[in-house]
Amino acid sequence: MKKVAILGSTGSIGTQSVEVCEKHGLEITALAAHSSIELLEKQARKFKPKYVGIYREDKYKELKERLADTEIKVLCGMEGLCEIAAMKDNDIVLNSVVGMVGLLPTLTAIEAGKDVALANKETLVAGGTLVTALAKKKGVTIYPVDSEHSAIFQCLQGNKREQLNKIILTASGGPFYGYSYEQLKSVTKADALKHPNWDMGNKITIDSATLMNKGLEFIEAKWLFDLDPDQIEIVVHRQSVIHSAVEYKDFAVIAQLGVPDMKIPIQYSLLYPERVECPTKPLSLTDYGTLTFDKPDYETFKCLSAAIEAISRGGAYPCLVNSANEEAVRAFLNNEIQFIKIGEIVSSILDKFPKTEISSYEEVVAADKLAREYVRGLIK
Ligand code: MN3
Repeated sequence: MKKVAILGSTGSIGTQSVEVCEKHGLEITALAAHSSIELLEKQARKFKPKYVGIYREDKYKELKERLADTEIKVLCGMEGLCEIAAMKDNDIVLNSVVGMVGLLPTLTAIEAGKDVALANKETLVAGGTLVTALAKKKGVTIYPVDSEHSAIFQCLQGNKREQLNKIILTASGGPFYGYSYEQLKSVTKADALKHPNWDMGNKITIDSATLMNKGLEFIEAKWLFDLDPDQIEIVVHRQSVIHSAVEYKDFAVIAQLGVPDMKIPIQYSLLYPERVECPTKPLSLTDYGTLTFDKPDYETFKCLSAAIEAISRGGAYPCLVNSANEEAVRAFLNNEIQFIKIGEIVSSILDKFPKTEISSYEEVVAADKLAREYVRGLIK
């Protein structure tokens, strides 16, 4: 049985990953969270990992005190996350940290020769070149946890990669599907935090409402499956039953279907290539009756077109749009800007900076800083 370290264990993907490990008897060697010490303590007492990590350094002392009666070693900050990612006790690191923060732990895990179950899409968006090159060099596998990428990964099994034409990345369309630009101007935070099919954390729920999530997934797919941008077609599929599909040279299209429950892709990433019972519902196609497909509205949902433009231009642009989005979403959740502003801000950064290349982690950090300062300047 594989030994698993879970980064971001108190979030939506993290808690479901813990559940999957428990169900299948996978040993959890380490757990790390951003700031939710109460839940982290609970998880630590239940699963008794060797290490727990807390990203927010101001929470370290309290967590250490709470776990003082245990053998568990408490680590903190980015350093703590990276120490956990590289621990020799792990076979695989499940990274479900939110945002760019996940990049260094991913790189550290790969450098240490660990396989990575990747739920942190920003890792590949901001540092795709670095992550894929290092994974190749170290001979490690990145198992996608994102439902669409897991679907594509599953559709690629048993077929020849070079016989692939393209992938079809499905999108739910989010809560504002069919809205005009005018209508988007008056949506509220509560509206944006309601997703029709998936129950997720706040950042990704807003990203789903702006369609930035699909833009990030477009970039993620490019890196995971070594595709050109024109080999990726986005199709709006409201029911989230077909999680994505691939088309081969003979125009045969293979899709992966299932109920919208992240435990299926999480389990596949941790137990690959095994398929065993999952703690979810089976899919009943007749309950759905109709599946629909539509083209996305690239003009209204500016984040989506900006992300595609960014990866088509290459260099630091994907990192810039990602960091601009992280800052804009943070500002929106803090009631500092309106929903419609997120798309305007993210697309405006494309024309703000000339193209630079990314060849080191430091260059990613520099681009990230540039983007965040730019967005903060706009909001003030
Ligand atoms: Mn997804």
